[in-house]
Amino acid sequence: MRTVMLAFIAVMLCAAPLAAQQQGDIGYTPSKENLEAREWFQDAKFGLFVHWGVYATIGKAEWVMHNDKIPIARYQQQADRFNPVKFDADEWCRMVKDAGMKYITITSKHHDGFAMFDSKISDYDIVDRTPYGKDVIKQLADACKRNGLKLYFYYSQLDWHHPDYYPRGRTDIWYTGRGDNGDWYSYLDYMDTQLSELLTQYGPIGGIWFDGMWDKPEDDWRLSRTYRLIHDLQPAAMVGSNHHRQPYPGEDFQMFEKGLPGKDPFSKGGHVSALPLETCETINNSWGYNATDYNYKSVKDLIQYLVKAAGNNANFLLNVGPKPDGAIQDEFKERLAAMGAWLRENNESVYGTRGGPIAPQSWGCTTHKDNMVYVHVLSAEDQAVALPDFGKKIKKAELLSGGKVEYEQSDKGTVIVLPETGRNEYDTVIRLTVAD
Ligand code: H79
Repeated sequence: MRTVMLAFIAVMLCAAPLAAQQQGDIGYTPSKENLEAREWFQDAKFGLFVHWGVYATIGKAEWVMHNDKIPIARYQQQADRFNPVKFDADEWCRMVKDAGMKYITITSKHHDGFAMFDSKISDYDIVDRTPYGKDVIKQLADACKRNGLKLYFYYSQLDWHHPDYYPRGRTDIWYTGRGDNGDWYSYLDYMDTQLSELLTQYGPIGGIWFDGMWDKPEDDWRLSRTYRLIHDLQPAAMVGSNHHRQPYPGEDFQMFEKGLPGKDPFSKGGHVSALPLETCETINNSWGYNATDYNYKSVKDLIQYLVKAAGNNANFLLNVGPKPDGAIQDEFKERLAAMGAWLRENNESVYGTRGGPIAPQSWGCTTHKDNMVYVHVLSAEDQAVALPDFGKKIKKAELLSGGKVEYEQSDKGTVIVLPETGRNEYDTVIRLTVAD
């Protein structure tokens, strides 16, 4: 009896990780187009995250339905007030390009379940339920094409509206007014249909940015089936999921929320994979529009975030939450414009680079491309910085903004003396030309 019990406990202990491992498609081999898309993505380095939905009308960010326990019947009334007449997709694209960003990732459906695109399987969407009545995703997709930007779709697997999102997860949505039942696999079918819509109605897209699986990570999400559907419809489209776990097979990039890879508050230290990496962050403390969040990060903080992401071999996805009328607030626009101005001066030390060759240091970090190493000195007080040996002979050191830089290289490493003049208030970039 005891042996049976022990065996039973052993099986129970193994069951959860096993189920999790089986979420992915073991046989996944990325296509040539997909591998090329991954390279493009890593070269691009900087994108705009957009959290926009019915919640903007309340002005308390995208979790308001949950935080304020708003029943579905009440929440849907907000859709009657969603009329973003100031939305101008080309203006958004101009702002994005001017900021030096190369792609946009927008919420096609957040946890509230409301689709910002013209969904055929549901009328819980912007076209059917708002006075605005137009598909903002379509407008943005067309504008991105005109402006040479890639468009990625955020899609929440967690859904506080759909009756078949059952059993519920950690965000137990008892207050919505839905019944205590539901057919989980019907919900997954619904999700797959909406994903098919996103992959067939808007031309070639950059990829799908999943979120919300963390709500009940041990459930059967049929990931392999969903990921295969996406890869079959658009082989170049990249799949990523913000589940805060080691990537599952079928995923093409790995993202981190509110922190550099492995240093974020969610993934508990480990799990930085060899896939292309991305970290996302807010400009104030909110993803969706929050009318009373004035806690804006400085231009310096944001530029240094981008540089540190690059030094950690990751992209930076920086968020705005547009207002319900479709305008983007000046505090966001000003910061994005300042980042763009800095990037125009320092572009070669960011775009097309990869992190390293030297691991991030207390004073800053390094990026590299071909036979160039870019040393990003972020701490203004340093007079000199020490680089550990990285196995290459330095042939030349200069400020990216122009001017020679003194250095001394030995077999233990290199000391770089920072010039008095020509330093940058955000990041002094020194370009090293190294021998092959
Ligand atoms: O879309 C943005 C946020 O709305 C979403 N992801 C970004 C990109 C997000 N969802 N949750 N969070 C951010 C914070 C997560 C909180 C959690 Fe928990 C802690 C999830 C699991 C543990 C709170 C407590 C929710 C469930 C239990």
